[in-house]
Amino acid sequence: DPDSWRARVRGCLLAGALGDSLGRPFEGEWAVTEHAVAEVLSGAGALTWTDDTSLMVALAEHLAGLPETTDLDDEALARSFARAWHAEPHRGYGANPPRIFAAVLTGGDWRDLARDSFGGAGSLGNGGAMRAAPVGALPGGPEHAADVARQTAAITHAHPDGQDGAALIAVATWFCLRTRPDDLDPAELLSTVAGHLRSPSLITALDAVVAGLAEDEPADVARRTGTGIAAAEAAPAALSAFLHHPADPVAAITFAVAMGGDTDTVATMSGCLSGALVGEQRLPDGLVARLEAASRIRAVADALAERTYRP
Ligand code: R7I
Ligand code: MG
Ligand code: MG
Ligand code: MG
Repeated sequence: DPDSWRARVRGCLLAGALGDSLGRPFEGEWAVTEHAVAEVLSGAGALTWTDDTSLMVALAEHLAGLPETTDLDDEALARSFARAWHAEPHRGYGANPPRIFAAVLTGGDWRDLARDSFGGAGSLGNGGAMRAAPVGALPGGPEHAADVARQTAAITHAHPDGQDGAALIAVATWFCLRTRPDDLDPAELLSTVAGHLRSPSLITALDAVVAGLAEDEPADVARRTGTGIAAAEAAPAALSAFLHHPADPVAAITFAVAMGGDTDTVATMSGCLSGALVGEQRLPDGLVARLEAASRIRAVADALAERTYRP
């Protein structure tokens, strides 16, 4: 029903932002303990997010504002991303996207810039994946979610890995939004995701996710998947952390951060998946009360939920 759909879309965006904020203090650290994350959790300070949430919210807003007949306007989305960056350039962006966003604001063509990045390889960073979860709310099947996600990533990430990381997160979110927590079958989720990937490194990385399911310690899971800035590491890492605590967003986020590496980004994506599965009501009120701009995120989620609900 519309209420539970809205609760799940809210859960997805709010838990993503919580993951970003809780991972932010540890980004780039390789030996993070669950104890260190617990200290941030039990603190009282404001939970401040980064570029991951800025662009995820911009994407959600974009999707929510489109007419029923279209699921993406990439020129308009490029301008929305660029404006979000320009308004708050100090959110911790990766090296390359600001170059593209600055050009977009002066009439440049993001296609040329994205394609020519990194010596013509295009970025394989996780910046497309980190913002992709809202695509999972779109009506239609997982193939459609994967295609739209690749297009949303392409604005900054021309490399197939950068785009497929976004497809992985969008398809996994699509699945979680439509699955009852008690019915979650990790093998079914993994095969649904695998069926919509194209890039060999992302497909191979799903084997590491499966191997990581047998490990208990975040550091051991991290050794399987990697947790670096490459989409082929961070997106599978997020899926792993989520699968260790699917129905408990705070535990999934804590596990993701304790994996080390690109902690804000991996935890954003783990949070999105778990929040999509269980909904906003499973997020501790005290934590959401500390989250920067929680009411704005909730309002964007509501608009996206209204635009995407199908009885
Ligand atoms: O992917 P992107 O938006 O960065 C996202 C990260 C997240 O951790 C956010 O939290 C934020 O901190 O930034 O930005 P890009 O600049 O496209 O990619 C990130 C980095 O990946 C680049 O700065 C490079 O160091 C690396 N990278 C590559 N290195 C070599 N060859 C990306 N593509 C390549 C490549 O083709
Ligand atoms: Mg960030
Ligand atoms: Mg950073
Ligand atoms: Mg990051």
